Amino acid sequence: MSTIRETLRVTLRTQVAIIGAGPAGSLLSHLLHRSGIDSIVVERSSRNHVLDRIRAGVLEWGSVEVLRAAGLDARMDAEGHVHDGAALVWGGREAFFIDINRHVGSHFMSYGQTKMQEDLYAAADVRHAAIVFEAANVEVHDPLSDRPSITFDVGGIAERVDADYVVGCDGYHGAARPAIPDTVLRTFEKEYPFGWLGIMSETPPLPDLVYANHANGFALASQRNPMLSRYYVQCSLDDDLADWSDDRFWSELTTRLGSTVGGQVVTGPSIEKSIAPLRSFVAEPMRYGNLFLAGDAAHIVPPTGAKGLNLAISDVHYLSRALTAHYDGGDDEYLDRYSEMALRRVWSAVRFSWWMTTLLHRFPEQTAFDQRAQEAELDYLASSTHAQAAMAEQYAGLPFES
Ligand code: RFL
Ligand code: PHB
Repeated sequence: MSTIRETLRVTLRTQVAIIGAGPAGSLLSHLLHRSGIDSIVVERSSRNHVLDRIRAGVLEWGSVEVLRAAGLDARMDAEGHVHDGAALVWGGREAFFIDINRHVGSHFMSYGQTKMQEDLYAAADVRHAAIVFEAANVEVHDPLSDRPSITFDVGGIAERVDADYVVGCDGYHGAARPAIPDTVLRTFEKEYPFGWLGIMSETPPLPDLVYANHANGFALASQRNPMLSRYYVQCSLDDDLADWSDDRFWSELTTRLGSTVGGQVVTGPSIEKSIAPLRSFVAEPMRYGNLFLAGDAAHIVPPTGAKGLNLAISDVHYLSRALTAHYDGGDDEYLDRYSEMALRRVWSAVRFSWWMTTLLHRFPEQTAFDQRAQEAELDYLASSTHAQAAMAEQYAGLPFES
């Protein structure tokens, strides 16, 4: 049976087979194309489904520069909003601004992942990129050989892609990471006992991003454009969306942001509402033979530090540079160092995201002592330029290794 099925397979050949057409996979194929390297991207969902997912909103400056160098700057620079820093509120005080520009001479940009994904698909259309959507049953074969391949079914047809390399950009639940044997893969995981309830509303956002620590729980004011706001409140993992009317959301958000900041929030009907769990996860190594992992396929961070999308971009920056060096002149040093180099950056972002999450959220077993200890750390942050600089440096994102 399997022999007949094999003979019926349509077999394609490429240099790099990429699983997943989210930000990591579609940016990798874009960067490889610019280096003259051929790839085929295989995506489980439909194009519209990928474009409809509302996710990240903050780009580190290093990410902005990667996208600019890749020619993906036109709409991002026209519509993205550049920030010099972000604010924190706690304990009924006025908001405190962490001035990233002053401390580390850097900025970040509010630009929705949805828009970045649209830009990537528009660029893929222009170059007639090979992206196969709605591919089912993706499997990785022979990752240790010099002819790894992937198989999948699309529109009832069984297909196979033979490649020099396979890259898993297929997120936390993808097919690539399970192709690495348990004897090789080490995973590190932390689950947080709460989630984020996020809403989008067609109202003018606050000028700055504001992160709040409040006895009722964390809250965040963010934005997408001058008439689109993104807000989050910490919620219980058992909460149902039906429990959260818009009125309850706005009341909880404005309470947690405190009277001054909360009083500036313009409310309106929500146009999207969803609950996301928070998790830290790292898989090591990020390479197994000729199979590489990039983005959420290898690591997850809680969104508090705004690092997930930025790590996907930095992994892909390192990996595209490594593959370019390989195909240009047979230099494999970057390929050989990819996993350790990417993981250094990953662990630094994992630690920072865990720290911000721990500092700003209310944990179920939290006592009055713990609340005061959080507030004391926030007071220290407000009084120490060294502490602010350390936070600013990590929020802005560490430089890429050369
Ligand atoms: P993605 O975006 O999950 O894309 C993976 C793609 O692979 C496909 N796929 C498969 N394809 C073929 N076969 C299979 N077996 C497959 N399994 C999966 C999927 O359909 C999908 O299209 O991973 P990628 O590309 O690594 O990108 C990662 C980012 O999407 C993610 O880290 C960020 O969205 C995280 N994140 C944030 N990151 C930031 O840097 N800044 C932020 O402000 C920020 N805010 C957030 C966030 C994530 C959030 N949620 C919902 C988890 C806010 C939230 C609420
Ligand atoms: C967002 O705008 O969605 C956002 C911003 C900052 C974060 C997380 C999410 O830390």
